[in-house]
Amino acid sequence: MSLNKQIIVIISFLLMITPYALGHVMGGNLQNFQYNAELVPVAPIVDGYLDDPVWEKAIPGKIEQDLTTGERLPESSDFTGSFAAVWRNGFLYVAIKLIDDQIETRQKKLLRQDHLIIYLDPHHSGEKDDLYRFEIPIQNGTGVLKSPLTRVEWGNDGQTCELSFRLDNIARKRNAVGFAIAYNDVDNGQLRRKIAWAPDGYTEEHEYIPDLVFTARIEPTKQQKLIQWGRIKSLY
Ligand SMILES: [Ca+2]
Ligand SMILES: [Ca+2]
Ligand SMILES: [Ca+2]
Repeated sequence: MSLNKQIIVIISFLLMITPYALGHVMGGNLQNFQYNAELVPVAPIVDGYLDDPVWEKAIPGKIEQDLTTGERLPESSDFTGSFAAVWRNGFLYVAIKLIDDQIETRQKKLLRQDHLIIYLDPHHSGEKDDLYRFEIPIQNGTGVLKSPLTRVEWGNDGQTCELSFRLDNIARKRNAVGFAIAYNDVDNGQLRRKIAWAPDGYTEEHEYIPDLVFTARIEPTKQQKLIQWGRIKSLY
């Protein structure tokens, strides 16, 4: 084999194994796992109740991945949960539905309470960062919020929740951020399960987080733009 042929063979071999190697590093099945948050014409009211029209159309992401075993949890009375997200005017809105057989909210320590853990990765580094880790106890008053989280409201006795994140120009069409959401289920005074929205095989050992992509299927028409502009003008 000539030197040229050898080089071609080596390059072909490298090209063959590279996608596999990359996929392996990225965790493989994470590549097609993402949430598309859709631009909405009217922002939801962040009051803890999911009766806003935008939530009827938003596609739910299931919170069903057991972060300890790395397996999918079957639906059960122990825990069922889902979330949805939309965006508007630099804000990301998240709605969460939870059904837990035993809600524990009265303990002082967060680890002994049912709580949500949310990670945001606004600059799309691809990894979890404690700077953007949000621990949210179920049904509790939220106190001081860590930026960019601006609001958390609960409704229906802790079964529904709405949140808003102020992301300014990060929330724009086709941009992606990292987003992770998990529920730490405490039953009978003990942390029973950590369940997340994540691909099959994902555990809490993994540092990478899935993408949330800002999508906009419908471009605003000229008329809508005029109306929006009219609304802005009418504020002054
Ligand atoms: Ca609402
Ligand atoms: Ca439970
Ligand atoms: Ca519980």
